[in-house]
Amino acid sequence: MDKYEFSETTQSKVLILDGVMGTMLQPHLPPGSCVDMANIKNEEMVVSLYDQYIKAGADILSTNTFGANRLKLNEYNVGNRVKQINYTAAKNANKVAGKKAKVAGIIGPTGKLVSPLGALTFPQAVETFKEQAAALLEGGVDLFLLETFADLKEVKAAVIAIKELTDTPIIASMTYEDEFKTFTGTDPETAANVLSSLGVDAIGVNCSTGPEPMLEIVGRYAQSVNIPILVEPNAGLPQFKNGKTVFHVTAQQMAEFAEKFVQIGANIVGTCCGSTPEFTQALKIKLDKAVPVKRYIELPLKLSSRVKTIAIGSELPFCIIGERINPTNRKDLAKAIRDSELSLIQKEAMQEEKQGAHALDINIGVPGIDEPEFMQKAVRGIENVVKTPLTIDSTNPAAVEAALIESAGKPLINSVNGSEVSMKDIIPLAAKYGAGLLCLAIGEKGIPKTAEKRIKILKRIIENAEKNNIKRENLICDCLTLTVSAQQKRAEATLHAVRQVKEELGLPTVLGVSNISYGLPQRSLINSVFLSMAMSHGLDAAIINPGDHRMMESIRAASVLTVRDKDSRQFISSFKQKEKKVKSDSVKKQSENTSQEIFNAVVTGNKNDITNLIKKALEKGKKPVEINNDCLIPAIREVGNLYDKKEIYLPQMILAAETMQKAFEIIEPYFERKEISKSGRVLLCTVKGDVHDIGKNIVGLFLKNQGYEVIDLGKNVGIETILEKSKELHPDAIGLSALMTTTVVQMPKVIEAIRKNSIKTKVIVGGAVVTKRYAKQINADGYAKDGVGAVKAMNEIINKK
Ligand code: B1M
Repeated sequence: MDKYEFSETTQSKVLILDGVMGTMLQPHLPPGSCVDMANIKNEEMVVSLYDQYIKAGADILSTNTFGANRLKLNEYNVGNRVKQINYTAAKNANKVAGKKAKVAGIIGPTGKLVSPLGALTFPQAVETFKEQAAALLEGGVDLFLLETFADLKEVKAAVIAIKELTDTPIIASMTYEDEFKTFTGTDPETAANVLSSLGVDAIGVNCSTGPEPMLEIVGRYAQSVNIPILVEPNAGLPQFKNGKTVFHVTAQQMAEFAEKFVQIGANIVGTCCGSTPEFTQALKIKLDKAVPVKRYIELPLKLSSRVKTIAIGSELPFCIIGERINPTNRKDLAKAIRDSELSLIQKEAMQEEKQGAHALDINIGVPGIDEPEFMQKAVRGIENVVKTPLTIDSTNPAAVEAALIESAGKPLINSVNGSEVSMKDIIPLAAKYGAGLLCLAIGEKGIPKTAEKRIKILKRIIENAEKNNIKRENLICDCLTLTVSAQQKRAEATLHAVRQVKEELGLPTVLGVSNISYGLPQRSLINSVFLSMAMSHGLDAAIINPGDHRMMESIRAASVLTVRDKDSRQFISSFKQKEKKVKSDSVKKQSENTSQEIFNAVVTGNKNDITNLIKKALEKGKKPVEINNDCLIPAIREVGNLYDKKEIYLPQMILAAETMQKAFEIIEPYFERKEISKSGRVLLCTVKGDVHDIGKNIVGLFLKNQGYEVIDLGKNVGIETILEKSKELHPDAIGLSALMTTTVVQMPKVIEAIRKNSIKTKVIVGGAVVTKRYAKQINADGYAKDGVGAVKAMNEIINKK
């Protein structure tokens, strides 16, 4: 099936995707076995299920390969069977489908977090997906369905992997949690923008919730893209009853929802966990003659970070692109870049975002540095601290590619010009990574004087981009600002070109403004007047310093006059209301104060600079315990608050925790120690299901400092291990830590097991959710609020003993 056929078919009739394989096969397989291996070991069972779905009326049959990538199969020691499993699954699906249905090669997430959330690098993720996709392709799949992705970067890797192999259509389906965000904070508009720009043929939503909340997601997709939409809900939220997982939505109810999905824009409807062939049949009956609604929306250029999307174009709010991350005439920034230091760049980024920038331009061009390497680092560091999308400002294609690989969203490449070399180097990168492209009206001979000649160059770039399958909605034109101090007519040529781009090419425009006033006094005045004039000619975006109040005020005023600010709302509110509190507020103004810098580094997850900051604090005479109590613990608690308020998401929380751990490793050797094992032996761990160990490690350190021998069993530790180690090592006390309401319930289970096994060791409990009262209720021998308390509690119970 080619892309054209896919597009035609999905527009002419509503397609029924089959139901789930995993929850259907699992009950018939030995507990804990690999569902993907069933393609080999239980071939008949899989084929029979395929057959049931075809008989039920599926138009698309999915292969039983959701977890058949090398990394997941490795967990079952069958990583070497990727090819066999995927090939067999696809071949069998093809045989059963015949001419009745198309076969979708299913690819699920790797189960590992992709950098910067985890250790899996982007290229490793691409290779993993490529291996699976190649085998599915060899088995003859008609299309690919990427299912249940929650991390934009991981699904990007999967799409790129497939695109490197083939033109076969791709559907990319995400899974959302509360408040319509994936667990890494991506909303439906952002996923739709990033994935459609990458060239997927349909966008989808599956799993996690039942059908009801998916109505909103499908509706939001339909307002964001023109490509087909897939929806496959679970049969409700899974619930545990009598030791079994049950789902409450019936096949008939699902079919009712399916009708609504189609009304709001779905082209393909299927079902996910908890569904059966009966559901497929109910959908088929309900939607047999259904035709998708015709959808078409005029799409502006949209840029995305992992968690936010902005749109640039006529009648939309004027877009401010922050220009301050640029070492030109900035010795401090140039030095930071040469020293590979991120904190100044991150500080600029946060400040620009706070000052109202909608996107941030990243230019790190300092001679003599490894630009691709630092670009990657800078993009990662900046994306950790701000929500705004990025524009990648470099003439070095390797640096641009490094940024595109690192970015979780859809950045804008700044820029491609009309020279053959630039077009050859940059346009394919924009196409491959689904980036926006800023087209610069510079030709082989430089910047033409007249507007007409600049438009001619832009037309050539656009033509070239379209040949590379880049849609016009991914382009923006820069007609270039030339300084008027030498030739006053230059401003007019630029303004004329801006208008022509809008009228003739129908594309959005951007300008770097400050060049206009070079060599004149009162530059900000000239700049702001020129910007207002350009806005009246249709300018949609400008690369400026958002800290320049005059410019910002001019934009606000001009936005009213050009009707970009509907009903003058923003103008009125910006002068009436205080600035909204944003995330970076909690990262208090970075002062000379090292403690504050350490606090900021943990909150923003700046692993890069934390080592130096801690060393600096120690050199200044700050005690390790003060660093811990005054900076690190308050910082990680602040991270918890921000996470609670949904101002940061799991990726940022992970980075903050890693930064905290790194800081802790540095201060640990500086703590004074009493001679070990004089006080007693303690077995310490975080309970089963809980991976929080920062607090437990601090408690361990305090105990060690007071001469306790601490045997740290780590985190997520099960009852059996605790029992086994207690019997083997005869500790004087066992320390249990738990941080979540969901895991604190493990504590009474451990205590009960210890007593049942006649182990006499005393148990001390602690952790954020544990209270003295709870400790008493569960018959713990001791409770402590913190490290100092833990030492006190140990001293007491061990002395009593
Ligand atoms: Co998460 N997490 N986290 N997290 N995390 C919390 C705990 C949470 C309160 C955040 C929030 O929602 N505001 C919330 C729990 C809500 C609940 O109770 N149900 C939460 C959640 C929901 C989650 C996930 C489910 C998120 C997700 O995946 N969607 C997930 C769970 C994973 C799992 O465990 N299965 C998750 C993951 C993570 C990270 C991996 C990203 C990271 C942990 C990294 C690590 O520990 N290696 C993390 C972090 C960092 C936090 C917060 C922000 C900070 C925890 C911390 O280190 N505090 C936390 C929010 C918060 O606490 N404000 C949060 C600092 C530490 C020094 O304090 O651990 O309390 P604490 O230890 C103190 C005392 O409690 C005491 O002494 C210590 C020193 O003073 N103490 C003891 C601790 N153990 C003791 C034992 C003792 C005595 C005293 O005797 C033996």
